[in-house]
Amino acid sequence: MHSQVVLVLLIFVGACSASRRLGHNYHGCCSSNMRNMEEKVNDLWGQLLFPVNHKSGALYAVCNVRPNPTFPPSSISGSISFRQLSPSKHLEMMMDIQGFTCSGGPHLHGIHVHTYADLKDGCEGAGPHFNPFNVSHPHHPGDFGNFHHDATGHLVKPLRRLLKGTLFGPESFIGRSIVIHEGEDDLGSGGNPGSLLHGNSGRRLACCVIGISATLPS
Ligand SMILES: *[C@@H]1O[C@H](CO)[C@@H](O)[C@H](O)[C@H]1NC(C)=O
Ligand SMILES: [Cu+2]
Ligand SMILES: [Zn+2]
Repeated sequence: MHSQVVLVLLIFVGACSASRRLGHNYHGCCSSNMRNMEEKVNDLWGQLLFPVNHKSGALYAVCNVRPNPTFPPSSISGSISFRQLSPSKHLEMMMDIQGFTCSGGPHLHGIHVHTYADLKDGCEGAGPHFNPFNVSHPHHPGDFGNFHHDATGHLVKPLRRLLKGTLFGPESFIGRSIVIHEGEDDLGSGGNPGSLLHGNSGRRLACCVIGISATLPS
């Protein structure tokens, strides 16, 4: 299956460069066709680099939230789920997390994708924000922003399209982690170095590993 995909890729690229050499830029490889081809090549490349668990070509992932054992006591639980219908489609995310404590009044919690998923000694093992493009906070692909929970400590967000982030290819979220912070993310406006690294969202309340799932929770 993979060797067939590689062959198709080679034929695409070969036909295109041959046509350009012959000065046939006005057809076959003009910019809109190039864009189309680039999208196809990216899709094929994404599928080569990551196992797709559905005939449809979609990927699903889930992060099952656990309290940070080094920051007790907390009974946070729930899940953050992802769906991406193909490498060129937008990533979608939904959240269902309960067990936030409401002492001190309602406040916002920063939530981000972090680099590592070695959480055996707590959420500190998640390391810094996942930053494959070496940019500053809040422009990391997993900077989801701030979230409120309701008066019962429940945070529910329906499935919605994200502006960035992917489950496919070398910048995939799969195998990374998510950290739910105690405090609010200043979204880069703090005027100090921490603001451009992590948004000063404070201690790590809970975390989880992002792994492939069969589908979205119903
Ligand atoms: C990342 O960016 C910082 C500052 O923007 C720069 O100092 C550093 O060398 C960059 N690292 C890599 C690996 O490109
Ligand atoms: Cu974080
Ligand atoms: Zn960030």
